[in-house]
Amino acid sequence: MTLLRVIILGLVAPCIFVYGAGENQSKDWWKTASIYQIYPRSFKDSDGDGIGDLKGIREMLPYLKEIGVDATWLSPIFKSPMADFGYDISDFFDIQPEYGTLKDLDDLIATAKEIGIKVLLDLVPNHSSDENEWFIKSLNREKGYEDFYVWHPGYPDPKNATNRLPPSNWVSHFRFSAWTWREERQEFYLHQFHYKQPDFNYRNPAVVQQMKDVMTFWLKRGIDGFRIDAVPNLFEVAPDQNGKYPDEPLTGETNNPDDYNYVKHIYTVNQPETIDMVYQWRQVVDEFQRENGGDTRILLTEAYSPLDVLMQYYGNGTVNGSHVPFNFHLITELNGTSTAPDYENVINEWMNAMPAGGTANWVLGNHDNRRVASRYGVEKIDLLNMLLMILPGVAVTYNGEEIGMTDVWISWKDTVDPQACNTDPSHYEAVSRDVARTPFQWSDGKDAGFSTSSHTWLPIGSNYKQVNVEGEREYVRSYLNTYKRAKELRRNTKTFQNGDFKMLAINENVIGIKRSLQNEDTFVMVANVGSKVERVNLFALVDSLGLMEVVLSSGTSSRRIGDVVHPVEVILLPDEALYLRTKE
Ligand SMILES: *[C@@H]1O[C@H](CO)[C@@H](O)[C@H](O)[C@H]1NC(C)=O
Ligand SMILES: *[C@@H]1O[C@H](CO)[C@@H](O)[C@H](O)[C@H]1NC(C)=O
Ligand SMILES: *[C@@H]1O[C@H](CO)[C@@H](O)[C@H](O)[C@H]1NC(C)=O
Ligand SMILES: *[C@@H]1O[C@H](CO)[C@@H](O)[C@H](O)[C@H]1NC(C)=O
Ligand SMILES: *[C@@H]1O[C@H](CO)[C@@H](O)[C@H](O)[C@H]1NC(C)=O
Ligand SMILES: CC(=O)N[C@H]1CO[C@H](CO)[C@@H](O)[C@@H]1O
Ligand SMILES: [Ca+2]
Ligand SMILES: [Ca+2]
Repeated sequence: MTLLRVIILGLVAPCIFVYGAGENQSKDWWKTASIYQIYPRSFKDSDGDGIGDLKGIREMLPYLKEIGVDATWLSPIFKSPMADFGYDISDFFDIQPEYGTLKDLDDLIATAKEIGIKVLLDLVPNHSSDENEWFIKSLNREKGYEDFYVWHPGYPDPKNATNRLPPSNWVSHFRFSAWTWREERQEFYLHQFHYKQPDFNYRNPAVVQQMKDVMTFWLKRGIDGFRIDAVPNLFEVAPDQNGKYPDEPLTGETNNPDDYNYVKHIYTVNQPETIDMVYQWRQVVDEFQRENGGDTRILLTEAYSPLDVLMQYYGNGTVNGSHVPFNFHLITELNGTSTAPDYENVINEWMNAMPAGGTANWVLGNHDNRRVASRYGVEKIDLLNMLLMILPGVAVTYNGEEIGMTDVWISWKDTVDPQACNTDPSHYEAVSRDVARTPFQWSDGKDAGFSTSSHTWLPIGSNYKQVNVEGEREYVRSYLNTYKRAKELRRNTKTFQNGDFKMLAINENVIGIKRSLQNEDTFVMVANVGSKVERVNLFALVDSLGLMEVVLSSGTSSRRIGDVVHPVEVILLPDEALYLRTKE
């Protein structure tokens, strides 16, 4: 602290603390956790086949420790024919051989425990693979499995006697009818995603029980919880008393009945029963903990749903639900052109909507969306990582965002994402998720240090010589070091952990966030999300006239750690972000 700062602070009238008291007891581990999503296929290849694997992840766990991750969730590693890269599971109780074995997972969990990182697995309950034995049994109407999936005979085609028409006009996420005919059973089955991903029939109690057994199986192997995929698609409306499924109304947006946006998904998404299923899954993890002790096992749920539906996932006042109903608003509501008031609205909207006692969470990126650098612009990478780390609650980072990886252009020939392959060379780029799934960039060596193969499953990003872990470790103001420093503050200061939170737009282009806690330093983040130089005062945010010390600055800033600024006038370059420390 500078002498000048001490003197000025001495002149300031004491502040009255209206909140914060009693807030500093340590919280349950997950409530301030930084969770890191690993895409196993692209993280680290240990055996040179060009595909990432569990041994590779285990080898790199020290890196997770280095960047201050508390827990990692692995995208699906279960046995799968890989029609949708592991989101089509053929055996819920085994590991996909190209990723490794159950033993490899056990080893990974053991090493993670030793160094203090929690491991979460991705549960994909909405469907299985059509190669799953449960589906084969259902197809053959084996006893106990007849209604494991959603079957319907459809209707005769008045124009063609050898054809059958599907039960309804529902369209799959991957285009085309959500119903596929099977000769063997002379019926259609429902698939909200790929035709190789038949939907489970959650109206069958045996299915519900089966999925709980899957959860218990993995909890017993020592994992710390689940990320649960595609929750809104669990239930479809029940058929009426004549066994008929209703057509969904047309959107009018397109005339193409094969397009997912052809119909409004009022009967296939966000059915009320899904909320209760999440509450039941919460009971499974809570009960497991009661019986086995140890730290809290948690549920993260994936749903792109309206805010009021998301809030119900937390619980309903009587029953607890998801610990972390993913908040995707930093992905879906904000981008490189958003103004400071947009940030204020989007962030405060979640804070204000949460039920009492709820823990906020913020997802900055994932495997289904373009990278931060591509959504917001490379010049905002530090700004967003700093924002993520100062927000209260759980922070979720997708692997590679901490080093500023960018989308990688993939040719039609190299495209593997089924959502893209179902289109054509002139349309795939708009929907392909391959761009954000390319191999992790560890170094400037062969295959960016990801593999030793001459052919990696997706091409390596062309910027890997500049953007990689090894290089960024050496450069003080790299994305990686900014991320690490922000995470360190988050982990090691009581104010970041437990402090009160205030966010506002200081003007059209500058956002301000304050975290404060009684008897502790106050931290302020100011950031210019616009494209011209801004001159602001911070009085809307801080009461003190004391100088403020820069504790972190984005790579776009000319300020250094230890510099001081005066709250009366702060000049910010475009995309500049600062963490400032002060006493109030
Ligand atoms: C809060 O932290 C302060 C200083 O670390 C400590 O003296 C005080 O007892 C704590 N209060 C509570 C409620 O934990
Ligand atoms: C009638 O339907 C069958 C089965 O879907 C199809 O193979 C055949 O081509 C159709 N015939 C005509 C004339 O469309
Ligand atoms: C909360 O959810 C449970 C389980 O779904 C349900 O039985 C109960 O009626 C709900 N309570 C309220 C207040 O909605
Ligand atoms: C819900 O969770 C809170 C915090 O973990 C706990 O105190 C409470 O007892 C839980 N409620 C139920 C109904 O399990
Ligand atoms: C970017 O976000 C703003 C709101 O934050 C929105 O108005 C605008 O349409 C978005 N632009 C794109 C290209 O999504
Ligand atoms: C919301 C969503 O689409 N979630 C997942 C559900 O399953 C499909 C198909 O397996 C995945 O691709 C999605 O990520
Ligand atoms: Ca491999
Ligand atoms: Ca379903």
